[in-house]
Amino acid sequence: LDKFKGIFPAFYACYDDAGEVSEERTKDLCTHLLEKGVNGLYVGGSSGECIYQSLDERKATLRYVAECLEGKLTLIAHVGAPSTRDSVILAKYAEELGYDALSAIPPIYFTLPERSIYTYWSEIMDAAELPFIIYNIPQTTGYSLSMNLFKKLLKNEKVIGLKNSSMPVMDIERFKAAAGENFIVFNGPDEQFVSGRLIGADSGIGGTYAVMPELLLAADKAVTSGSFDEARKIQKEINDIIIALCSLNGSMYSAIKEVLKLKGVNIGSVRGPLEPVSGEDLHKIAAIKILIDRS
Ligand code: NAY
Repeated sequence: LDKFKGIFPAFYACYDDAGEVSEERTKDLCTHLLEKGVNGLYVGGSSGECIYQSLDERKATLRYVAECLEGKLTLIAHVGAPSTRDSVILAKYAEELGYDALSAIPPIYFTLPERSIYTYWSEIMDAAELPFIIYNIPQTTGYSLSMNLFKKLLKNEKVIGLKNSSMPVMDIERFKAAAGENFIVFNGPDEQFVSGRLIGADSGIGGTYAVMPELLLAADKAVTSGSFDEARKIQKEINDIIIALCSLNGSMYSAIKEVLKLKGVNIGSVRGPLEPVSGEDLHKIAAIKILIDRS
């Protein structure tokens, strides 16, 4: 399980200037993150704008990332999609491409009983011989993973981890305690990375990591080495940056992409209904980049 330890940026959707998925820009972002020394990538999740992309676009992104990085970084494919059918297609494809693990949110849109959620995740697991990481993100899916369903899922030996994005940090401690040591819990909320690690998360997956990987890597190291004052100081810097990224008139991902452009990594903008940063607020991007560079 060691290959699932550390800092895993949630990979962004990379578009050309016309808003189409771009092979070149996807590979540029891969190379950039490889050079930064991250431990792996979480591809095709919320940060990958998965719900705004077609099946073919999602497959293309999975392929470009694997072609660029297979063997160099641990790759987790998020394959959650509105239908089980599409999720299974993505799961099989990720396995063909050599991904290290699969992950999926619970079913979205309809409020389904836990029985259906269990069946959905189980059918994805049955589709491939890959380890599986449950994704609990109640803020966006409306479903909060229950301890009952979690324990039932743990009986499947493919379940090796959980990406937990619910806000109570205590949930991480409870899930880790229920699963035992031989299981990876990923911290979800970047704003609570240090507290999540201290209470039991082994690793982190996050939507803001790729714009400031140095800070997350440093925070992780500080926790591991027991330098808690240092860890707390870095978390404050991370949170100042997240708040700045969320304070503009466009979506957080658009702000992140504008900062990345200033860093020399152009991955285009966001797809509607996510809004691009515009007008006066575009001028604030340079200040956010300075905040990141200074930290
Ligand atoms: C993914 O699925 O791509 C992610 O990892 C996104 C996780 C993010 N959570 C939400 C609710 O969007 O990383 C967080 C989030 O971007 C961060 O905490 C900033 O708020």
